Amino acid sequence: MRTQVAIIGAGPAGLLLGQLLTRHGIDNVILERQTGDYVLGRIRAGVVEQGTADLLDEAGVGARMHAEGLAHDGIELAFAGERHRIDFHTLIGRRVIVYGQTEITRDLMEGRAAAGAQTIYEAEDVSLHDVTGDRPRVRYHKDGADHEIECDFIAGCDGYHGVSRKSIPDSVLKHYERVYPFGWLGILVDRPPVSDELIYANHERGFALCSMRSQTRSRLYIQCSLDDKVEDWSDARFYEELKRRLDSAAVARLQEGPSFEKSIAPLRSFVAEPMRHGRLFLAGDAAHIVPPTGAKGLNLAASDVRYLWQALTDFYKRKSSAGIDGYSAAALARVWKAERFSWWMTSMLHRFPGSSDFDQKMQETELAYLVSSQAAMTSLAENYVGLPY
Ligand code: FAS
Ligand code: PHB
Repeated sequence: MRTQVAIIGAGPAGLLLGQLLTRHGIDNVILERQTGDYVLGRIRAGVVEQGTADLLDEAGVGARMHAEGLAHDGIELAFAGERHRIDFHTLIGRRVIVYGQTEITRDLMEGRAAAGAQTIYEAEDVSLHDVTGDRPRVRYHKDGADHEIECDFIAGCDGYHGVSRKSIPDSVLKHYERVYPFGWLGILVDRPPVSDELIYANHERGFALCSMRSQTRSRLYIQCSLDDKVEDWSDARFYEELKRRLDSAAVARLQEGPSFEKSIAPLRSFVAEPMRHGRLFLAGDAAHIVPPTGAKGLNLAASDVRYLWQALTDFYKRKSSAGIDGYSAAALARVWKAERFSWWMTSMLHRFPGSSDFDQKMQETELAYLVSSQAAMTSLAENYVGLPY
C-alpha cells in the first residue's frame, strides 16, 4: 500500500490530523492498535479551548460540540472554605466549551468514515522504517499477515506508550520529566453537576475537582495516593472524602449516585524534544504529557495537529518545506507554555506529601492573592482558555 501520510494512532491527535489532511486532498491512512470501541471507552478530557473548537470546525466535525457542548465563561477556585470565580469572558472576552474527549473522538471517527478515509484498527506490531530517508515505511501485522505502507511522511500520534517516539534514537531525543507524588481518582455519575462551572478545590486533605459532561452527568475527581487502587474506593468513601474537601455550598448541591466509571490517573509533566526526526513527526501525547489540572492535554494535541496540518499542506500544495522544517520549534514553543501553566496549577492546588502547614499557608496565600488581583486572574484566564497559536 502507498499513501502520502501514514498516521500512527487513532486518538484525538491522529483522527484530527487525518480529517484535516483528507479535507485538503492529502491522502493518509491511520493505523490503530486497539478497536474503535476500545478507543471510545477511554474516559479522558473534558474542556475544549476555542482554538481546538475552531480546528474541529475546520475539520467539519464541530456541529455536535456546538449543539451539545456547554459554553463556560469561567471557573471557580475553592480554598479556605470559600469559592472565588475567575470570569474569563469579563477578563479577556473568551470562554471554553465543556465537551468530553470521548464525544470528540466519536465525532472524528464518524467524520472520517463519512469521508471514506481508511483507519486500520487492531493493527499489531507497528514498526517504523527508514524515517530519515526519502521513502519511509510502516509495517504492521493483521489478520495473520504482515503488511507494509510506503509513504512520504509518518505522523506519530500514538500517545505516551506508543512506538513512534521510541523509534527516534536516544542520541537524538532529549527528555524532560517530572512525576508527581499523587494521582487523580475520577468517577463519572449521572447526577447534575455540583455547580454551573468547574470547581477546582485546594484543601489540606488534598485537591478536588467538580467537572461535568452535561447538565445531567458529573465528572468528579479527588487527589489520591499513588498507592491507592480503584477497588479501595467505594462510591460511599469517594463521596465522603470529596465532601470533606468542598465548601458547604458545594456539598449542599452534591447529588450522590452510583458511578459507572471509576479510574485512577497518574500525573506527570513530560516533554520529548525534538518533535521531528527526518520524515517522522510526533504530535500529542507521543511527544508530551501534562498533569490534567490545567485541562491542556487534549488541547495541546490539537495545537500540534494544527501546526503539522499546516506544514504538510504547505509542502504538498505550495511546495514549501518551511512548515515541516519549523514544525518542532513552533509546536514546542506552545507546548512549554502549557507545561508551565499545568505545572503551576498542579503545584498551587495539590497537597504534596511531606508539605508543612507553612506550605499549605503559602498555597492559600497564593490563591488569595490570585483572586484579589485583576492582573493575576487575567494571566490565569489567558492560559486556561488557550494562548494564541
Ligand atoms: P492518545 O493516547 O489519546 O491516543 C493515542 C492512540 O494511539 C491510542 O488510541 C492508542 O491505542 C494508539 N496506539 C498506541 N500505541 C500504538 C501502536 N504501537 N500502534 C498503533 N496505535 C497505537 N487531558 C485533559 O485535558 N484533561 C483530562 O482530564 C485528562 N485526563 C486524562 C486521563 C488519563 C487516564 C490519560 C491517560 C490522559 C488524560 N488526559 C487528559 C490527556 C488526554 O486527554 C490526552 O492529552 C489525549 O488523549 C492526547 O491525545 P493523543 O495524542 O491522540 O493520544
Ligand atoms: C474533566 O472534565 O475531565 C476535566 C476538566 C478540567 C480539568 C481536568 C479534567 O482540568
